[in-house]
Amino acid sequence: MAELQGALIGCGFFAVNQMHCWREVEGAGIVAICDRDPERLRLVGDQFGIARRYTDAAALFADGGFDFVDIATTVQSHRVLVEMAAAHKVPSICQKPFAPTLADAKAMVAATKAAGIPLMIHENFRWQTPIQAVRKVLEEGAIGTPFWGRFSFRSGFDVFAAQPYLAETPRFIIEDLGIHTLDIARFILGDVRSLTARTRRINPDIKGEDVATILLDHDNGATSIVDVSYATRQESEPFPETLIELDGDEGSLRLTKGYRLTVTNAKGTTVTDVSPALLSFASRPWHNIQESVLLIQQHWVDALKAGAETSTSGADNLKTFALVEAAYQSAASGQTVAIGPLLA
Ligand code: NAD
Ligand code: 89V
Repeated sequence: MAELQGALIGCGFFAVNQMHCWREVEGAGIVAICDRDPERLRLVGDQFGIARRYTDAAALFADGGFDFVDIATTVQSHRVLVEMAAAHKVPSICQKPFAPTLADAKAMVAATKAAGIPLMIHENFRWQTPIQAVRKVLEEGAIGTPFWGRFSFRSGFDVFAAQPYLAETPRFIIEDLGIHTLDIARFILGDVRSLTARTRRINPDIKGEDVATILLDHDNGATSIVDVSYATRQESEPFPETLIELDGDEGSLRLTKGYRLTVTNAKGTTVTDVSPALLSFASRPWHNIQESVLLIQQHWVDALKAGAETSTSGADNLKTFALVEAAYQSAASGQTVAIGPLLA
């Protein structure tokens, strides 16, 4: 039996990746699942051989018998489920986006802190192999101190096929996808003091914005651009790759399509293949994301055992979520928005 036993709530599209990865994680496994939709509960329960099944999260928590909960529902239920976990003193992982509002996210951090339990937001993109490789180049000092960056995700992929609810939300690409890209920008260049954003909706069949361009002023003086689009048809589709350009005072770095990392400095130019692994259950082009799910879940288990804070703790992810809120405020007002007051 696995050392740590978990329960998973929300057996939808993405949870299947999480369930596969819980099988592969060392030191933990899932012993109970919950979904308010009995058909999803049956499908996932049968696929992964989970006998303990619940259609009501309150009943799952009342029965207990697990060391942590993995909340894989859509955003509307995140606050109520995290607060339920806090009331039962159960350490929690919660999928991104953190919450419907920044006020909800702050309340979730406060509730888990008061209960003395860890909260990790499943912000997996920073765990992608190519993103970790970029961070390593910076840590090794290969380009010196970065002063400029671009974090770009431009695609024509039909994301609505697997996640139809995304066509219905008034806030779309920044809240769903840009949230990952903004988190990568923070992970690579550090926290942000202010931002300026512009958005567009190109696809007439959806409710929210599907293009966003965001200019970030980082605390350390670096400037970066986060640009995301689901309205960009290209010769070859890059989904779901985040492309990165970084200029430093001693060199430059380019992460280009096909997971190719080019570093140029006084010693010359090196090109490295930083492709993600193709896990046994994975399928292209999702494998980059699927591998990062395994890595973040293993990180959770290791941190829980060690009593250590996770890389994307609730407290950390508030800073990413504040960028999402600021980007919508900036796009609406046309003004630059300071991040500090949002986090106060
Ligand atoms: P989905 O609609 O396919 O699945 C959600 C499931 O949760 C549904 O089966 C629904 O019945 C269930 N559910 C909702 N509220 C519930 C509640 N209160 N109690 C029990 N069950 C409940 O959605 P999805 O596409 O799997 O997305 C789920 C979450 O994962 C979203 O927040 C989404 O943004 C996120 N997501 C993250 C990534 C990533 O790379 N991190 C990728 C895709 C989706
Ligand atoms: O993260 C998400 O929820 C997904 C995807 C990775 C496709 O953007 O929508």
